[in-house]
Amino acid sequence: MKGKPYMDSILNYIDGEFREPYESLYLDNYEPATGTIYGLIPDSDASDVASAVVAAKGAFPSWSRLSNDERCSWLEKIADGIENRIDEFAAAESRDNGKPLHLAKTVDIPRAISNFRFFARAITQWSSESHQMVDVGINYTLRQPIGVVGCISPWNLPLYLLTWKIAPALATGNTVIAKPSEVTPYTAFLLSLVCKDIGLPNGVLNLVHGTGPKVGESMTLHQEIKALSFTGGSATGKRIAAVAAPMFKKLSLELGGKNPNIIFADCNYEKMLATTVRSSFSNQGQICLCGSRIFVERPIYEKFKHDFSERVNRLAVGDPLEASSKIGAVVSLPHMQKVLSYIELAKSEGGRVISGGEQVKLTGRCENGWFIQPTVIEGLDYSCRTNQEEIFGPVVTIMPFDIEEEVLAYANSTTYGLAATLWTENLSRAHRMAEALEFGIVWINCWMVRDLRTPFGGVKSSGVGREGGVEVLRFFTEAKNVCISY
Ligand code: TXE
Repeated sequence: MKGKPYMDSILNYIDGEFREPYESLYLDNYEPATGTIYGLIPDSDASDVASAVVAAKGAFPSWSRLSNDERCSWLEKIADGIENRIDEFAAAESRDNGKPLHLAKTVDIPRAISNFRFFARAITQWSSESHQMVDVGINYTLRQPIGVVGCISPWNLPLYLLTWKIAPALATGNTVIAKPSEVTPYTAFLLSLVCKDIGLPNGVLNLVHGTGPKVGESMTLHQEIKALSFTGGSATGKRIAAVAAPMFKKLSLELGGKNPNIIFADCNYEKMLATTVRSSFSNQGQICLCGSRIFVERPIYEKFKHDFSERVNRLAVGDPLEASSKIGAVVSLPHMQKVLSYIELAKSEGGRVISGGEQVKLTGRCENGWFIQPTVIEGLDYSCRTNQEEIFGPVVTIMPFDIEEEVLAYANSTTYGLAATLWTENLSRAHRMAEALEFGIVWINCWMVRDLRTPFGGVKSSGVGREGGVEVLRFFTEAKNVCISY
């Protein structure tokens, strides 16, 4: 669609300039809470990616030669810039994604700020190794930036996940081409305004907006983009890996999940119950870390079912701008239809809806928005499609179990392996289960507790590689071994 003036249309940020897409084509940008178009985003293509690569290549020599302290101060300036505009960023994130404003303001944007601050400081402590061979010589490891790298992010935690890639990539001296999801691009655009305001050197960070097949795939295919950090669906990860493999491109893939939440009868019940409501429905269940399969030890199953569904029924589904809203809009009309179709599938597989299950029709400004009740379903087999496939919405299943071996088999039965949650006060069982669960992350008596120093990522079809901590700094650098003989 040719560009037409909307109040909130956005542009690409390439070589420090705000640019129209090469073909002057635009995509509609929707507000999930109202179901209306509120702006346009560039429908960029390979030509826009190519000009971003030229800019990033041009900026690389000087950016990579800055000291770690100098890059640290640039990242701190970006963090300050976001912090100074936190209300604007939070409002934009909520409008773009449909999540409650208070969630954007207390989680998404603060975590984006801390991403920049964490890696700004981490890089000043960045060290590498040396190994002495007595009477022979010494080996030292040079960790050098890769060059121009690509960062591609999804729509569920838009700025949080994009900055989780951009920050370490820049900290280690790379220059970046970033592509946010075309579904939720606005906070990435605000980030480019901050970079412009602080005078970040041109070409260090470039934001190219558009679709996966046109922009994302062009980034994967571009020879000069030496590494790609991707977060998104497992199917997309497969496509990227297939395209990138013959190019020997360095890849980090953070993909989907179908996470178990295992609750033993000896758990701290009240803490478990409150946390399980959050881990089931935060961000409308659109967090790859949400626990969508809840397994409850039989002695407390009926009590849990009653108490949990009572709390779920009290979760207010409403306008994301209302402080009382706990459940906002799901991110798009197609996604709402996908989630509702899974509720119908669950019923066809023998499931009983014990809470929710319906689309919510609000009144007022949100009357055409995309809202779904938080939904709890029981009575399904662990191996049915509803319990094996990622729904990525406000839908959880619950089922009882009797012994550890049984629930381990249920939990490990999917092709995914991202994050498991476990509730028990039995220390030996906690360690035993943590070892046996086939997941990249295991939370015990908590959920979504994140220490950025730790590796983050999944196994099986939840991904390859790790975000966070030293691991991601290593991803964005090449390790060269230099050996000098005495
Ligand atoms: O993913 P998509 P979505 C997963 C989550 C769910 C999905 C939701 O479980 O499955 O992501 O995000 C771009 N080449 N995680 O629907 O469609 C696309 O434009 C290159 C897991 O957005 O895969 C967007 O910018 N790029 C995660 C991005 O990829 C392509 C946390 C993601 O789009 C492309 C969050 C292509 N061929 C969500 N096709 C975790 N594990 O941490 C699309 N894109």
